[in-house]
Amino acid sequence: GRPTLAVVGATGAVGTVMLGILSQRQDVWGEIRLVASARSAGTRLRVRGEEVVVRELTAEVFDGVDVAMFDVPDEVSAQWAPVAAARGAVVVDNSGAFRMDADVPLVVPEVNPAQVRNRPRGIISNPNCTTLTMMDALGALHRGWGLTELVVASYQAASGAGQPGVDRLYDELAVVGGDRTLGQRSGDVRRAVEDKLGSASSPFPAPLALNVVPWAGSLRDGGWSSEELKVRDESRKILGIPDLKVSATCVRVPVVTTHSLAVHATFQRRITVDQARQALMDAPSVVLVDDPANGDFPTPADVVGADPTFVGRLRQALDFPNTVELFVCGDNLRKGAALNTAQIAELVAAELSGR
Ligand code: 11C
Repeated sequence: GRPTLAVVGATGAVGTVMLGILSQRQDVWGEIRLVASARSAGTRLRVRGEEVVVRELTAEVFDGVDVAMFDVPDEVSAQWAPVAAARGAVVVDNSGAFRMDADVPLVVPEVNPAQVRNRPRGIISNPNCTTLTMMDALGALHRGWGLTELVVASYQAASGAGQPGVDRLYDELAVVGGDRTLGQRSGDVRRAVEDKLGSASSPFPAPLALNVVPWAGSLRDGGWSSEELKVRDESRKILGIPDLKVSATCVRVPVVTTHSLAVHATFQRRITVDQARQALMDAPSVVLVDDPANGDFPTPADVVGADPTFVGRLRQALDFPNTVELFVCGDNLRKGAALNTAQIAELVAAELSGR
């Protein structure tokens, strides 16, 4: 029969998008079991047009499950993914708990699909959404020209911080909306937002409305954020370039969903803009939107809800002969999270059904 799927974290921001994706893609699953914390157990959710009651996360919930997707915080995955694997499920985990483990593959189906089978612990990791946003485009260019250096600035959406991030952005926008006095004096936006909403409850370290915040994740050595180090470590692992030179600055912007990246990519061999454009047009998951004379380039507000990676602003770097510049947008909840997880799970399903 068809494989049984468990979706752990079904009620979160990524889980919600996942249920939509599972309802839209060609259906390869038998039973779909929805799982969440005790707090959300009993909730009824719709998937594939049917109502399903959410079950509590326990060891027994994985009995008979072939593939288990996890969209939960790192510590929940760290505890429960091995439990699901021990019960026989192949785990596709979207947390940071296992990504850099040598015996856990980190997979982008357009880039390194064969790695799916290389899973001695029964766990496959899904990359961080910021890294993922540029991987299929960079993979296409790396195949032709050999990537050596990556300098990246991100423009990350609030939903990267989950539903609390989305709620906070809307709450802040409601506070500042229409007040034409704000944003003109140092600290006035911060005061307006904190007076109404407080600061303790925010997932962001500064107001996001009318602002940009150069921070995502937690503090690491040397002043780096965990998000910036993930971009470096995960890009190297996915592309299979252990000595890739990477420098990233991760920034949160007042966008609900869809991460953007300004990418400065350097290659072993000389690459022209025409060659890069052709390679990106040939990549099935990439859409080129690049006609600045007509105001055509990707923006997150236009890209949200779409599956492909959108690339524009393709330029030859004037002072760097083997370098191209590009601007990339991708829906961080779809390709950046749920869609890539679903694609990995479908590769496993095909393998389990002997196709
Ligand atoms: C963000 N990318 O936008 C982060 C969230 O490693 O999966 C995802 C963190 C991760 O805040």
